[in-house]
Amino acid sequence: MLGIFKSTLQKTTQNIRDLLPKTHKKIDKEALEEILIATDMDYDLLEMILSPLGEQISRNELEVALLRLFRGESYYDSVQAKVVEDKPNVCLIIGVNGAGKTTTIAKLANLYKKQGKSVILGAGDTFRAAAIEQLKLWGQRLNLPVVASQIGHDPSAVAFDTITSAVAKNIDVAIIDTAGRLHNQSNLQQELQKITRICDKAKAGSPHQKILILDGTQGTSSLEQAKIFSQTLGGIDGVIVTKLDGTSKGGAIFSMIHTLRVPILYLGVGENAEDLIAFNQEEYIATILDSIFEPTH
Ligand SMILES: Nc1nc2c(ncn2[C@@H]2O[C@H](COP(=O)(O)OP(=O)(O)OP(=O)(O)O)[C@@H](O)[C@H]2O)c(=O)[nH]1
Ligand SMILES: [Mg+2]
Repeated sequence: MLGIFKSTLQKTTQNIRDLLPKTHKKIDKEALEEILIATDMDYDLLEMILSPLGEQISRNELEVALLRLFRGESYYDSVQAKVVEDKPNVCLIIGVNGAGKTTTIAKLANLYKKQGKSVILGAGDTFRAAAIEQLKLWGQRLNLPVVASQIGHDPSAVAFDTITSAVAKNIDVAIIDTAGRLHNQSNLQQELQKITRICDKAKAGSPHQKILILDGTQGTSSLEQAKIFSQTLGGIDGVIVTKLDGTSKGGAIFSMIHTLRVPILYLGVGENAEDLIAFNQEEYIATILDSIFEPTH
């Protein structure tokens, strides 16, 4: 399992090794600051984590401080994934264009399928014809039903039809795509709000999971848009970070957790339906620490 995290974060750990060619028992606070900033960890967060620590920092001290960020001990609230018992479980996938929404939908659908669950997809990005075609193609490849309408049609209607179809056919999971860009920001916000209202009409309490897709190659710069999406939707339930395989900005995940206080559910690690791994905070932290510190055993 650690193997997958190691290969996913390879560019990030290589970046650390370029700055710090050999591993240490303890490391100077300043040097540590420099290498963590190079992984795109946010400066204010870094200050908060490092300020209670001494000038020489050990692996154990840093590990405890980073784990605390995820687990919510003392100065942080706990961040835990929501458990959904409803059927269908309705997932609304949101994020800016190009973040990897449609590809991640295919990956999630594939994962649910492997768990023996039935899945239906909704082509709620009616802004671009190619987006509808892309989702239909994934539906064909994965042998899954796709609810779609014409370009320019109301995406809320697609969401409604996807959910009612899932209810009628007793399907376990409905995953709905959305547009990442409209004519302007306020249009997009209004549209997303309308989609969530209509989901609730189709099935009370849905969408159960509003999942934000963030492009890992953008690092912390994706956080501003993330905050806007979160405000628009009255909160999000989870984040999936894509394209981490291609970036040295792996430290941005700490900043995402810190700023958004929502769980990182999965990491996208490639362009195929299988390229999705469950996020594991211990393994993630251990992989980063292994590139800084001497092994403890
Ligand atoms: N390397 C890598 N590429 C990815 C990953 N996820 C998505 N991509 C690629 O990123 C590009 C954009 O992905 P899409 O899924 O189309 O993104 P989108 O958010 O649906 O984009 P719009 O529909 O334009 O809003 C595609 O070329 C994907 O193959 C990932 O985890 N790793
Ligand atoms: Mg798309």
